[in-house]
Amino acid sequence: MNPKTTLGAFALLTVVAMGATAPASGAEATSTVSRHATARSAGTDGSLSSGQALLGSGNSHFNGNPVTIQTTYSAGLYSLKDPTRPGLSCGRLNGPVFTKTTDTWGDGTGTSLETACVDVMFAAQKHWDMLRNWLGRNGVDGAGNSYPAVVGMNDVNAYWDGTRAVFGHNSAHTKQLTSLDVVGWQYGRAVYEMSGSNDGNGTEAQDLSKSAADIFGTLTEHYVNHPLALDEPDYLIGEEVNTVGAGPLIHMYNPSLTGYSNCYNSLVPPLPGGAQDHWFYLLAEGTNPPGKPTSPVCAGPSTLTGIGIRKAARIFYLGLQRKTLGWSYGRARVATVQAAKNLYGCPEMNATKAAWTAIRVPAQVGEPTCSMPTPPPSATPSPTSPSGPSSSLSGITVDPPSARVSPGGSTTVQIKLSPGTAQQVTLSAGGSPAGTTVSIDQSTTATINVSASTPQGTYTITFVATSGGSTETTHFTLIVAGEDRRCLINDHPGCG
Ligand SMILES: [Ca+2]
Ligand SMILES: [Ca+2]
Repeated sequence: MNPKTTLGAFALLTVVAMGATAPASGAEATSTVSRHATARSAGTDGSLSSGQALLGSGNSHFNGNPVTIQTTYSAGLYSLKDPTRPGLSCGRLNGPVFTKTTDTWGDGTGTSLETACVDVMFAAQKHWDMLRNWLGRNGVDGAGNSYPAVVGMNDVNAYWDGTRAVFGHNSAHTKQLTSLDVVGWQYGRAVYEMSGSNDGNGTEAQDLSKSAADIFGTLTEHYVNHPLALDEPDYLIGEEVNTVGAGPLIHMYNPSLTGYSNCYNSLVPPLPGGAQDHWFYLLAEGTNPPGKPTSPVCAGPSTLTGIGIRKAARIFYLGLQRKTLGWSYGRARVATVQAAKNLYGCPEMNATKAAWTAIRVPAQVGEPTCSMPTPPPSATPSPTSPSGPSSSLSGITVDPPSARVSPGGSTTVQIKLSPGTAQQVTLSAGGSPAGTTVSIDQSTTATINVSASTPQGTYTITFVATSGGSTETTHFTLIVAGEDRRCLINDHPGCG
């Protein structure tokens, strides 16, 4: 990472645009967990070896009875540690992993925390298997590791905190928030974080991360494929836990049913979340799938035909591996369209485009087509990686064009110069509100730090590029606002 210069309300930095590249931050996690257990059955005399992998019997609340979960035997005790998915375990919040003298767990009730861990272990193991068998990913971190879970948080909430999944209860105190989609949501948030590079945490990136977690939760449910009598696969999130007594938190086929956005709005999302959920449903199922809910469109043709959830999942996932700083709906469109072309071909690529268009994310510069070979890099220039020298400055943009930041928070945006810009350029930023600073680094990344004293409101920050006698400007919308309402039920505690 290049050193940053922190500047005040009017920031100045001279950069040389030629060859500038985005910083390579947030690369795939490479943490390793050394715990190992041998996967073999008990000896012929029935004896057990320490660290031995076992198949325990669980009495679950959400997944039927009995369920099989992988457990570990060590030093005379069975424990809820997964021997084949390193890092995965389950215990009480601020307590040890559950252990006992028999390998039978839970009582099936919604208030038993041991039962909650049965559901967590079952769901997290299926989520891992889904990642492997459907998406080709090796573990939650992509390097063969998972992470611990804890239950019993005394709050109507569940979240991923960067190192573990934490689960509370519903508002009625009748169930723990440990259904397949809620568990898949938390570990899906981890997969999102450990895919591609750092997203920059802008408004659109935050929105895309939550809907990505919705998608991973839903994929977990579809992978398990329970019958109707249990937690059958659907495109609802939280329908089994009834978090706040109002049914599902989101209907992916029509997010507006619970107040989320069906359509992309590039400047100010009326409410966070929803549009990418809707995109995924339209891609997987279309507008009128037999036996499933209809889904409206926001733009373009009124009828779409789905390509199936597994193809949609692979396209979504491969696109996610191309996540970059300043992750946005436009970038997600380009990445998934390219993924669809690489994985399947023109019909799936066109279906991917149609689903984005249907949620009002229009065609992007540089996205592939099927009428000609994929353009070489020189035909899809990156504004910060110009293809050759030029004597003029013809444009500046910022990506994303807007971001929502809580007081005390920060965000980053990428400043893009027109293709071909090669001469020395001076970048500056002005118009930031009191208490907010903008710094611009050598890779044309602007970091906007909003202090706790900055009043909530919407502000316009102007970025200026000057070179020789030429000056270009562009505007960025900064929304200083409080918490995202989805933080109430399933998000990182730091989000609100
Ligand atoms: Ca369900
Ligand atoms: Ca569900």
